[in-house]
Parts: sequence; structure tokens; C-alpha cells
Amino acid sequence: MKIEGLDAIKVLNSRSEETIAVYVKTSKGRVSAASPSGKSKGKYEINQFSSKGINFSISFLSLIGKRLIDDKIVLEKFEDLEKVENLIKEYDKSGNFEFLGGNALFALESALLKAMALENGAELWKFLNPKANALPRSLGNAIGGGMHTQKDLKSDVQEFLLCPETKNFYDSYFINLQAYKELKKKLIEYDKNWDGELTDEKAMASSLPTEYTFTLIRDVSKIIEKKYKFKLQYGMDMAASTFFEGKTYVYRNLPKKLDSKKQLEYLSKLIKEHNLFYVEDPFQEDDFESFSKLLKKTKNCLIVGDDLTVTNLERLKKAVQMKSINAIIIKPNQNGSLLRTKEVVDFAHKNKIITIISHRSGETSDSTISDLAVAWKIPFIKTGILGRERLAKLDRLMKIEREIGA
Ligand code: 2PG
Ligand code: MG
Repeated sequence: MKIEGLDAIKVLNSRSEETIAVYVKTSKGRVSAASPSGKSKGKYEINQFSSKGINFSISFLSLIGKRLIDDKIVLEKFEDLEKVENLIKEYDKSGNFEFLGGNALFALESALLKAMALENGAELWKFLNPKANALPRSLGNAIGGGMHTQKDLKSDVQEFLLCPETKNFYDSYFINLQAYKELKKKLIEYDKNWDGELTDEKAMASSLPTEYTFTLIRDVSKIIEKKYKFKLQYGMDMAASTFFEGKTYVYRNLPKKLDSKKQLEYLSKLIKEHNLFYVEDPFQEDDFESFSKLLKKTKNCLIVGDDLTVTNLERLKKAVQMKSINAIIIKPNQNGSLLRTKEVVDFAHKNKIITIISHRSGETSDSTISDLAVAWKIPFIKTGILGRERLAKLDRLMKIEREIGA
């Protein structure tokens, strides 16, 4: 594939923040891709944009586009992204693409991959892996709080996540929507402070304490099982770094301060009593040790690294070596490079770590992560239940499901 044109522009994400979209033109047509932005970002993620600002990242991308065209660089397969990264490294000496920025690189590489797929007359997932034949399970954020809402009285837990056990993707999408509706009825009945406000990810911004929320979710799971005969598993993203202050976790809903030992006791009890199958970032992002203590204490629960591991191979290796996690969030813009992201996924799978590809709280309608989930055999996708930007990814997976004939 020869590139005929490459434009980088500013676009707005679902939180009305500026981010980057990249358009690539080849003889077969024009494709585009855009990057999302996080709010509860891990401190070890690379910057979304150059430290010189988003405009600098955009000019940098234009320069790379010009070099790709002038140097007549031929891109034919996923691994050819290395040619692009080598070009970038001529100018970006940071070692982690921080001079360009994670959002800039992810949008660039996604657009280039889409162009290669178009050139091959294939859908992106199929271009990347013609043998792919399975869809991920959907993890949907139904109730939320933390940094994803501005309310005063809110949940300390950033996301209460639902995950239906269904055979096909369409059913899991359908069940999550039904469960969301049932939960909404419960909130209207039991949360007198809830005024209908939604979080950045279109989850319901309730004001109820954590334990209470889980009892409502358990009731809803019973309703769903009875009505639709599907099991509804559930869990949470604590995003614990966002309320770790000094040496303690500062809970504000039912006020309490827990040190890491108390946090460990609290969480193992919560997991047991509420039968949680998924807990993301239960401790702050430097505490590999407490993660591993929790993992040791639990059975049948995914202990998931997000801010802990930030889609970074070195941090994943440390987590594996310390037995801190049995599952990892994959967010390509945490490091920007799709080559590096794939390395993280491969290393995780080799070490029996479950992967979960994930949206960001500030999203665009780009659905590249849906294709990556299928192509890279990622068993879970966390991408919300409602909202245009979330539905774009769910719709894409339903379309892929039809193409695969699964
Ligand atoms: C998370 C994400 C997505 P953010 O913490 O997992 O839900 O939030 O994009 O704000 O980092
Ligand atoms: Mg998270």
C-alpha cells in the first residue's frame, strides 16, 4: 500500500475534550481513526499529547505523513508499523513515544491499519487475523462514580460492571441493556438522591454505598436469570489510586480511611460476600504486593491491573513475577504503539493472564478496539452499555459476529 495523503486534525471526544483523528488516503479510498482520552489516568501512562501540546503532536503527525509519502514507504502488514515507528524515533528520542504522545500514535497506527485492510479488501479484524472466530464477552459499566462524575455525594467505586454469560455477543449486549433498565428501576426506588445523572461513560451516577449497590445488582441478576435464563456476573473497577491519599484509601460515601492492610481485608470480604467475579485496580498503582496478597486470598475472581500495569510490558512482567494479577486491562493509548500493545497481549496470554480490552471514559465513535479484540483473541471488552461512542464499539462487534457467522 502506498500512502497518497495523511491528515491529522483535532476532534472532540464525548467529554468535549480535544483529541486527534488521523485520515489516510490511498488509491482505494480514505479511512480515519481517532483516539479516546482517560480521566482516571495511571501515573505510568505516557502523555496523551506531546508536552509541547496537541498542536505540536498534530504537526508532528503531518511531518511523519510527509515522510511516509516522500520516502515511498510501503506498508502491507501489521508488522510494517515498525517502519513507521522507526521514522518517528528519528525525531522522538524519549524511548516511549512521549514526545509525540500516546493519542497521536494510536490514531496514526489505527488509521494506517485500516488503510492496509482496505487495500486488501478485508475488514480490519480479518486483515489482522483471518482465522479469528470468537467474540469477546462484554463488560458493561452500569453504575458509577469516582472521577467519572462531578457530584458531591457519589459512589467511591468508579464503575460497577456487568458481564452476562451468553453464547453470543448480541445476547450479551441485549442482556446488559435489560439489566441496566432493571437497575434503573431499583435506583429510582432506593436512591432518593439520584436525579437521573449519568457518569462520563453513561452509567448511572448513584449516591448509594458500595455494599448496598451490590445487593441491588444481585437482585437484578436474579431477575435476569429468571426472565432470560442467562447468568449475570458482576464486579467493579475501584480505580483505587484516585482516592489513595498519603497512606490511606479515603472513602467519602460512607466515610472511612483504610490503610492497605485494612483495604485488603475489606476487599476480600466484599468479594466473598457479594460473589464478585471481577475487581479492577483494588489498590493504588505502586502496590504490586497488596495485589498479590488479594489474589492469593481469592478464588474465581479476576484481579485486574489497569493503572497498575498501564499496557506496559515491563510493568506486566513485574506483575506476573510477583503474582499480582490474573487479568489485565489493555488500553492502546496508554502507550500509543499498537506493536507494543500486541506484545503486552501476547505476553499476557502466554502467562495465562486474562486480557480485557477497554475504552476510555472520554471516547470517540472509533471502533478499532472491537476489531483488535477479535483479531487478538481478547476474551473481554469493557466498553459501556449506553451512549453513542460505546454503542459504536458494541455495534461493530455485532457486525463482526455476523461476518464470522459465530
Ligand atoms: C478505567 C477507565 C475506563 P479512564 O479506569 O478503566 O473505564 O477510565 O478512561 O478515565 O481512565
Ligand atoms: Mg480502570
